[in-house]
Amino acid sequence: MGILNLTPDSFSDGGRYQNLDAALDAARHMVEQGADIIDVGGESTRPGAAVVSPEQEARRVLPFVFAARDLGIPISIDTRRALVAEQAIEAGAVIVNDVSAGRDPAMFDVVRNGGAALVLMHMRGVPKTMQGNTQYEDLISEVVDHLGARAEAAVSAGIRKDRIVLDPGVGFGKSAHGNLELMCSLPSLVELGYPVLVGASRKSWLGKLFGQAPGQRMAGSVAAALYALRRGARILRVHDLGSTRRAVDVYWRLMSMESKS
Ligand code: HH2
Repeated sequence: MGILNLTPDSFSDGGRYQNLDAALDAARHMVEQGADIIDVGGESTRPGAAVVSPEQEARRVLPFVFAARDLGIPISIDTRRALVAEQAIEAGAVIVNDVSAGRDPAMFDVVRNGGAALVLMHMRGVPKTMQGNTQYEDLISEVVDHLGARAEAAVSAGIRKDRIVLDPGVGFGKSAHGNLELMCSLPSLVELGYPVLVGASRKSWLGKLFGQAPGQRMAGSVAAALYALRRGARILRVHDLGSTRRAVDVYWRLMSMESKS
């Protein structure tokens, strides 16, 4: 899953795409490099990010979603707002990536009515303040129990079980140590029976380990991606498409060789 942020303030690619053509070119490039999905967002959810109105968020992403129908791969809309999700589905998005796991009371209805797939991510609190308290009594149980309950709520609202993906929310209200713990414990989440998505790409805990700025975190991000696969993740949300895709291809080749030997 390639990341395309149409925001002025995203931590890694904010402000990069000044117009629709630039965004489409970037998306085409991601497809050439091996993306299977493009995840487009119009609101930064980095720690401390400012809130944008749903109308402003929709204005940022809808022209892209509509034009991206021609790319030939599924478009995912990264939003917490049912209004934005609804309009994006009408414009052609087939996945709703909701970092709040359906806190907007209308979200599940919108996803069900639009026949979209749904990513449910764990985040305690809201982006503006979530790094203020990263202490948990038991982080892994909290994440697994919360996502299990949100998935059940989505199914009760009429969303098909096979359309739901779970995401532990790496970097969302967790300490650097907590993120490492989450990555190691992915199998507990996989056990719930839904595909698992991991978004570790260029995040600050990778930088904290070795003191690197976002642009210098590619190697660490690729390592984290492969490790996530090894622990059962099936969708990787990444900035560095080409490098991650090549690493993943080699990884799967080796894994299939290993299983035959
Ligand atoms: N991370 C970000 C945004 N959306 N969605 C899922 N499912 N999982 C994630 O880990 C995730 C996400 C934050 O990263 P990014 O989009 O690169 O930055 P920003 O929020 O600043 O736009």
